[in-house]
Amino acid sequence: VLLSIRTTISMVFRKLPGVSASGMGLRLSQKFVFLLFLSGLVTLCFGALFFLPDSVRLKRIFLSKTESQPVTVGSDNDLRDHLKKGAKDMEHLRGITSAKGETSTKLKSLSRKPSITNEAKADEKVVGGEALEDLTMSRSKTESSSKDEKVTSSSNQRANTDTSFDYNKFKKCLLKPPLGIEHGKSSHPQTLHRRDKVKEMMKFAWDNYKSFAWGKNELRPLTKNGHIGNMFGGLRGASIVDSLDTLYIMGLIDEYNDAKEWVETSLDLNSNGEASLFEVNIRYVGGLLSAYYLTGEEMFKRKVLELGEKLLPAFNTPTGIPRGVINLGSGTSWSWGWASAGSSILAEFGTLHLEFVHLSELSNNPIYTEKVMNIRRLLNKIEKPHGLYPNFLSPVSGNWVQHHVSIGGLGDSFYEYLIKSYLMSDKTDEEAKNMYYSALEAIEANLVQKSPGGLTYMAEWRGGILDHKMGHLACFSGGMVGIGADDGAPEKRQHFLDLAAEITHTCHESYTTKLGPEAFRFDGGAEATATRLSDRYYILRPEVIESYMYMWRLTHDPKYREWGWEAVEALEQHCRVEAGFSGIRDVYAQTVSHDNMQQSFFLSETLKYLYLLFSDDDLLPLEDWVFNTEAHPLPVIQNNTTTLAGPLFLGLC
Ligand code: DMJ
Repeated sequence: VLLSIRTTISMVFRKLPGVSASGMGLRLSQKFVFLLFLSGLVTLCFGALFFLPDSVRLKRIFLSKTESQPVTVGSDNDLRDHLKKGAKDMEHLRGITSAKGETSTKLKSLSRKPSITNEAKADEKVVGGEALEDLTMSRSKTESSSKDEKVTSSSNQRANTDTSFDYNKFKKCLLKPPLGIEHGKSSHPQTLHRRDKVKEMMKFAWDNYKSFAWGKNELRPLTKNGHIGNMFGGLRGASIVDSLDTLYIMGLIDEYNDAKEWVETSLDLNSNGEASLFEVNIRYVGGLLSAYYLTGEEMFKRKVLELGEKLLPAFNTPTGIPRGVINLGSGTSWSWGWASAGSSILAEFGTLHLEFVHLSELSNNPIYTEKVMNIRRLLNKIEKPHGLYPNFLSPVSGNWVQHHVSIGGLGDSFYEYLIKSYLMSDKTDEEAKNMYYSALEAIEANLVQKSPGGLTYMAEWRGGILDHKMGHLACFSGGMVGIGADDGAPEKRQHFLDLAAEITHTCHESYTTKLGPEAFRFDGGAEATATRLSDRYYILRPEVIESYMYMWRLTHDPKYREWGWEAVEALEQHCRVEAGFSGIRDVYAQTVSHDNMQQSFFLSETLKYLYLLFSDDDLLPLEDWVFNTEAHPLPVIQNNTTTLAGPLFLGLC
């Protein structure tokens, strides 16, 4: 390069009067000018290296490896330095957020009260769960390629090579048989009849999926074809993987065997598409893990470990907070185009813990646990406004990007995974426990409201301003507060049980037509009703029924079974069509309009929770099992023998 520069300059000088053709013939002053130019050029070239994307090979040659490695939050000092540095980035990021980011056509605008702060205004668009599912994965400015980057933990040396996990020993560690004495069959005829009905619904949903959409991600029950979407990259068969455990616990064994065979022969993990890390984790990783733990089929374990390894490059960010989207083939990851300033979403990076701990269990490789513990530590140490966790965090600076807090979409399952991490650790993960109860205290102090009509709800928080709405997604929180009631301060047990019951009651109130809207409000005279047309859809979501199931297990109050049965009847009446179940566009409309989509979570969650609601408590007993956010049961790690260095279930229970 230098030679050619020199030749070019010689040619330039050659054209100047009085300058010889050879560079050697340059006068001293000309040589000086030449050297000055050259050194400027070299400086410019090296400087430019710093602005190249991480993926450019040249950069990796010149820069030391550690510069692009994730920061593992180790000591307080590390974190403080890191955060101080992040504060500068933050100013820059705030600038970006004030401009309108890329958004999907399906994103919904939020009309705002004029008093909302500038910071909150930056949050021009939010997504509900359903919008997330169809978002175009437009890239933000923060894309990074991890294709050739090695996963940097030393523990990676042992990645997925040790298959010493002993399934039989694990089974002996369980306190009770997973399927109970008689598969949870109730001796009460009406309950049994209701459970049989739910099983029939599952078979109907499954059979139609099999007939019209086999191997695709979801069934379109009106048009009788399959839907692939863009959430899972090139992965296919989301409904199959999501259904494995439901089919198994319902005793639909032929159907389970078909599903298993498809996973074995046709689930291709060598896809090159762009996937949501969160969705792949909760549905595919969660589904395969549960299938393995319930059945002991080694094939599920092999598949899930193969898939888990493909998710690791998403963590190669300066903070170790993963980005939301990953190309499973190349390992390149980036943030959602709609997320402000290239931020990562709390409910996404905060909903990996349960599955990743189990990936470490099965692989005997601590790297997965290390990744999620790093997220945990950063979140634990970062300053939180009023103790609340905002929904957007920069994976570069490790700082919050906006102050929008929600127990519904964008935040929800982060809180769920805190308490469930504690429960899954056999109640030994004190850090998770403390973070959960502190978060709940902040939620109670800032978000929990009572409506004029006496309904308890969890409002959303936008930089100090309350938005008096609750999403359907937030209705999982009745169950969450309920399962955590036993482990907080003893004097608060009844308080938590009451809060759980009140929230579940409010969510039931939102089901005025026996199915509830996507979001309901408590302002302008509204009492748990959707005031906007755009909030009136129901896409077969599980959260309200999920809370009924937990509240039934916790209290055995028969009203929860009655409420569940109301939902069954409404699903049959409004959502069942000729070839499956479909979401509906307006829960208040007299004439039903279907959305032509049988979501995979209907099979995984809604029908499973209904089935459990009408089963005895010994079917998947809560002493042994924790449900991931997609309702895939994962075993409690008894006596928590886990360390970052070793496995658990090797006969140590
Ligand atoms: C599911 O995929 C999971 O429950 C997730 O946590 C959010 N919501 C959908 C179903 O509504």
